[in-house]
Amino acid sequence: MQWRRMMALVSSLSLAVGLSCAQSKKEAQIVKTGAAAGTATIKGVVKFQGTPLKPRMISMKQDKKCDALHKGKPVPSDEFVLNSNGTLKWVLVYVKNPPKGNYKPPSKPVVLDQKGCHYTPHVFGIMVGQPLEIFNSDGFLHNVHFIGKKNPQFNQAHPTSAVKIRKQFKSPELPPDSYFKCDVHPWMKAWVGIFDHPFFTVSGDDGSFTISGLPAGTYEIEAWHEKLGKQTQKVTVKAGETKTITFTFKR
Ligand SMILES: [Cu+2]
Repeated sequence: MQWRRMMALVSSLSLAVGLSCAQSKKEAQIVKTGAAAGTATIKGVVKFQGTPLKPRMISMKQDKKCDALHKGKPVPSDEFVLNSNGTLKWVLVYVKNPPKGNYKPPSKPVVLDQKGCHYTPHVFGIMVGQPLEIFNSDGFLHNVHFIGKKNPQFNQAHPTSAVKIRKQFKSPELPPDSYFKCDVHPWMKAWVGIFDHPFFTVSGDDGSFTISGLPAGTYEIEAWHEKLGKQTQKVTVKAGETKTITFTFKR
């Protein structure tokens, strides 16, 4: 009996060692390639129900150059964009409990442009260590002012399109803590989600989102909208599986 119990203990120990080896091999692979290791996908749409927010109209009279770009007409803010199919644009969607791994950031930069006295894109995600290139397509004075709680602020005049500002972030953090403003044009704002993993995206003109490359597991998917707050859903996916979910923001 004693002997049998000991054998059982030994075999369960070796199983545990074997498993942890497999686990660290998998993680080592992630470090090496920088790519997500999994084959599961979570996709869906962000719907809106209720009374849409009235678009806030921005007058750019304060800066003649901006105003001229819009022929003197007020411009709708990006803070609530309802797509023609009843879905929401500019919703940051991400995995709240990402699979453990030391994910290498892509070398391809994320581009943030200042165009028509707007930041574009209005909401974006970036990985820690991934290059951010800030353009000034307008070619006249803007001021790139990043505010964060976990990453240091930066505040840089950007007077010409000839110069690209290059930045990187060191710590993950989420809006509303992390954003860009322009001290020359108080209406300019862009929200940034900074992640230490690649499982994030932003809903576009059709309100859809796709997060792929996930290993099998149960994930909390969070959707954040600057005016409507955030929602979380739990989703379980198997290897190779695609699951479709719907977020519905109401007001
Ligand atoms: Cu500006």
